Parts: sequence; C-alpha cells; structure tokens
Amino acid sequence: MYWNERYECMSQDELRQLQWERLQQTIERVYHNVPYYRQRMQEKGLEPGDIKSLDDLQKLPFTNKQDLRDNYPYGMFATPMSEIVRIHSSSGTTGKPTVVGYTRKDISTWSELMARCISFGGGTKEDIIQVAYGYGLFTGGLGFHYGVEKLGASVIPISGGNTKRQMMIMQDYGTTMLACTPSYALYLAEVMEEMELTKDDLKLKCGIFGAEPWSNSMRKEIENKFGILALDIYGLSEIMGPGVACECAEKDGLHIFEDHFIPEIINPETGEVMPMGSKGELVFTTITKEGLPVIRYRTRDITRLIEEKCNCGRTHVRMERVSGRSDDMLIIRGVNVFPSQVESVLLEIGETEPHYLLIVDRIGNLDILEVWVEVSDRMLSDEVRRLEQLEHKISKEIETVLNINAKVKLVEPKTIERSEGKAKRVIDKRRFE
Ligand code: DLL
Repeated sequence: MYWNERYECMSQDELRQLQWERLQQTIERVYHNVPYYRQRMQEKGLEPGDIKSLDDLQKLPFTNKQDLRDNYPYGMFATPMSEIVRIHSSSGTTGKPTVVGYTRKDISTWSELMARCISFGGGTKEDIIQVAYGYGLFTGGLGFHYGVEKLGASVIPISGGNTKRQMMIMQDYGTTMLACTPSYALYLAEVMEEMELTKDDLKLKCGIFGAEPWSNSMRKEIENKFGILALDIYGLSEIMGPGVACECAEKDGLHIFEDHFIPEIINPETGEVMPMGSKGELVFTTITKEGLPVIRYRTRDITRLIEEKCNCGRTHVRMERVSGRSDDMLIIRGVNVFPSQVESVLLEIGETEPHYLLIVDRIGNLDILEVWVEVSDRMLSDEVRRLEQLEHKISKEIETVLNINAKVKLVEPKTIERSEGKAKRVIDKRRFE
C-alpha cells in the first residue's frame, strides 16, 4: 500500500530529527556555495552555527522569485554546472524566467517523490500511465515521466494537446492512469463524449491532476465523467516541480513530503510565522536538494496546514487545496500569467493608452482570456481595418511572450473603471471554491 513506508509513516520525533540533520547540511551548503545566501545571512549577522534548532529557521531571511531572477540564470545554484544534469524553467514573470537546475541525486529524489504520489492513487508497476502534462522546460511532463519509470509502471509520454489522439490512445493502449491539468481532464471528457466514447470504453481508474487551482466540484465532475478517483498534486519549479505535496485516497488535504521540504505558513503582509492551522502564505525550505537548495521560499500560494493524523496512516502534515495567491498571478490553461506581462507587451507596442483589463472566464472547460485596452479617440476614428490590425498585432505579441491565446478588444477611452487604490487589472470569472 505504501511506496516507502519508512519515510511516509515516520514518527514525529524521527521526522523532526531527520529534518534537523538535513536542514543543517542545507544551511552549510548554501552558506559556503551560494554568495547570495552567505551575504543575506551576514547582513543579519548569522552564521550556520547560529541556527541551533528547527525553530531557528525563522531567523533566516525569505527568498523570493525576484531573488532567483536577480541571480539569473545560474547564480543560485549550489553546485558547479558539471554536477547539473537537467535544467527546467518556470514561466510567469515579466522578462526573464526562473531557471532551476538538478543534480543526478535531485532527479533521483524527484522521481522517488513522484513515484510516491502515483502510488497514492493506487498506481503500481502494472499500470499504464498517460502523461498529458507538457514536456519541455515545464516541470510537469518530465517530472511525472521519471516518477512513472521509477515506479516501474509504463509511461505514455504523449505531452499536452492533440485531444482526439489522446482519447484514441487512452482507449487503444488501455491507459489506467491519467496525469494532466484538471481543466484539460475536463476538456478530454468533453472530447470523449464528442467521439461517442463512454467511460466504459476506457480502463482508466485514477487521475492525478494539478498545476492550477481547481475545486471539489470540478473533482466530482471529472470523477463522474471518467468513473475514476481524481487526486490533487501540488508543486512548483523553484522547489522541485510536481510532487512537493499530493493527496492520498482520503482526499482530505495534500501530504507535504516533509522528509524533503519544511513548510511554514506566514502572514503575507507582515512575514510573521502563523500558528499551526492558520490560513496564510505557504513558505518552503528544501532540505535535500543539491543543485538549487532554497531557503524559506515564498510561494505566494494561500493555504492552511492540517496537523491531525490522516486515516491513511501517513504522518506527513497535510495542506488544504490552494485557495488563492497573495500576488496577482493567474493560471490560464496551465500557463502562469502576471498582468504585468501583458502590460509590458502593451507598452512595448505603444499604440494604446495605459489602461487595460484582463477578463478570464471558463467557457465549456476551456479558460478564455480577453484583454481590453483603451485607445485614444483619434485612434478610434481611424478605419476599422487599422484597428483590427492593431488588435491582431497585440494578440500575436501576447501569444509570443506568454504562450497563450488572447482575444484583444480595443475600447473607448474611460471604458475601464478607474480605481483610487490599487488598479483592478483582472476580472476572474472562474470559480475554484
Ligand atoms: O505547476 C508544477 C506542477 C506540475 C504541479 C504538474 C503539479 C502538476 P510552476 O509552473 O512553477 O510549477 O507553477 C507553480 O502553480 O505556485 C501554484 O500557484 C500553482 N499550482 C501548482 N499545483 C497546484 C495545485 C508547476 N494542485 C504554481 N493547486 C504554484 C493549485 C497549483 N495551484
């Protein structure tokens, strides 16, 4: 039933001891190998020896996405490049992406944790697992891929897209488990119906879905349409990729793999650590990573930790499903999008006014992004063809930069509501509750 019972069911005492040993090693490693961390610690008058217990972790400064970007591309790596065997990167920032590197041991840990996640859904080496997360710089595809191989199941590395073919393969190859974003799973279900297939034509029994927020009602819909168990998987590139936390079959929170990551919940406004059970921003410290160890990384994801013992017998703390973000990042069709990225595209083109609004909706099972931009009266009095050309140009540029399709609508001056405080740049009509 367990993939690695020794670690999954460790007693609290043993787990804290293991974390403490691993944390010390990590702090030594970053202090000696990463100038950024050494400098940040020195600014606070800290040396590795000043961290005397797990509680002292709170003395260390936070790390943000911006810190990774400031040290682009490899400045935060704690090993020479000769030890790095894989590079991924995350989308979702204006300008440069975040680059992450893995040593051979990091890849092995990641595969181990992914094998754990797949076994949470009942996966064994008998299974045939269709990985429909994107392969490439995104961590979803390859992260799952290596986990399936580690488990000894058969992987179908189909990547995302080509939905009819996905369904054909699912039917013909006898896929038993599916890995993709929850919104893509719903889209697959829709195409299944269009192809006049039913769940009885498939051998699917479980799906492991994540990389974007979803809800319990979406879970029910996916479970009913495919007749499967649908589990939530969480992760982020900076910490590892998928497999930082995953739901077990109890479907009551995601177990965070505490033998490799130490979670904290902080108040996103003040940075203070909050008591167990409070809702706030999730922060992670990695304690086994070699290539890119991270100390107190602010995920911006909002959740709550659940300390009570889980019925599955595993002892790792659980997190509630992510309920929002403390910044304005959106996830549209699995792609991380910051409104500022759209803003810089508009500024770059320079033919519009600086007022814009992103409207995100879900039509059928697909996320739709509409971008409203104000143009001057003079511009509006131009020929329709010129306006259409501009809409097209903006939409194409957004696609190039963000890798996402957007419908651009040029609107009259003052159409977009002005605000006295923070500008409201986004209307998200999707429901994740
Ligand atoms: O999305 C890694 C991943 C791949 C996770 C496949 C699960 C499955 P990034 O592209 O770096 O990495 O995006 C990380 O996505 O901070 C969350 O805001 C969001 N996210 C990831 N999983 C979930 C989830 C991958 N289960 C960002 N629920 C994170 C809600 C999620 N949000």
